[in-house]
Amino acid sequence: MSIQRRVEEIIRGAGDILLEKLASGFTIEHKGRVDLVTDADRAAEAYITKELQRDFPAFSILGEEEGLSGRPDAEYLWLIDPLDGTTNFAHGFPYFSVSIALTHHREVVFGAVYDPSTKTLFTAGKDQGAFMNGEPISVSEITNLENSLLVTGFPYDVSTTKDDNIAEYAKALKATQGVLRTGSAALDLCNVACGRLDAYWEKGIDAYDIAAGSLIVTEAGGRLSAVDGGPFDLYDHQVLASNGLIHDELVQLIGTSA
Ligand code: LIP
Repeated sequence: MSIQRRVEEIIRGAGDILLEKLASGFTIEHKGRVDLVTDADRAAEAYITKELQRDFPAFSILGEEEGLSGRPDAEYLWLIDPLDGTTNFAHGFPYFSVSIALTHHREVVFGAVYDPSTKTLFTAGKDQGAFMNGEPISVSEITNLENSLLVTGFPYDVSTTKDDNIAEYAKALKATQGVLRTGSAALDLCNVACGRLDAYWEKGIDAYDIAAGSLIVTEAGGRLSAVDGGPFDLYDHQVLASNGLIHDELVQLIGTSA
């Protein structure tokens, strides 16, 4: 069985665990004032890790809740967010996802994001295109901010950090048709990739949140950078993803902290 087919089986299985927990009940712990983790996160990650370790024992794994298992310098590394949108999930709001990415020497070569609530699976392989439920997807053709719909997110330390993204959000809100905040970075990137949204940006984000979605965006014809327009770095805790057509205009608007 191919890596893609096996990951698709595993990510759907993790989604089933989340839905079962949502229906039957779950526990919530606080990693910070508003940084939550549930036993659903942990159960989904334990399942994904067990399945990946059995089928791909030479690959290392970096998961949001359990951290690194395997060699840190492994040629292949899985990046797992078992429940992206934990705050939504904790409140019973059905907008969350499972994200699994495979990197080869730190480059994302395969990504999958699954929305269990709608049973929607986004996938991409390096130089193989991006897909939603097996159908090819591509970014939107919106050419200016005035006609765009954007999405962003805020860091868990938003109540204390000076870099809280609120000034950028306000600027974008006044320059576009709207700026959403959904709570799932992985799905935000997938919605840019399939053309429902025209750009997404966020600071204070982790590699496991955006790894799969970043490849899905580029394979769908989109563009990635740092928020200031500099090179995208998966481990730099920030991303600006767009349809490419409005990228430079958005960097001009929000890319400088002034
Ligand atoms: C979340 C991201 C979201 C961000 C939240 C949090 P988690 O990931 O998907 O975009 O705004 O602060 O980082 O914690 O639910 O996996």
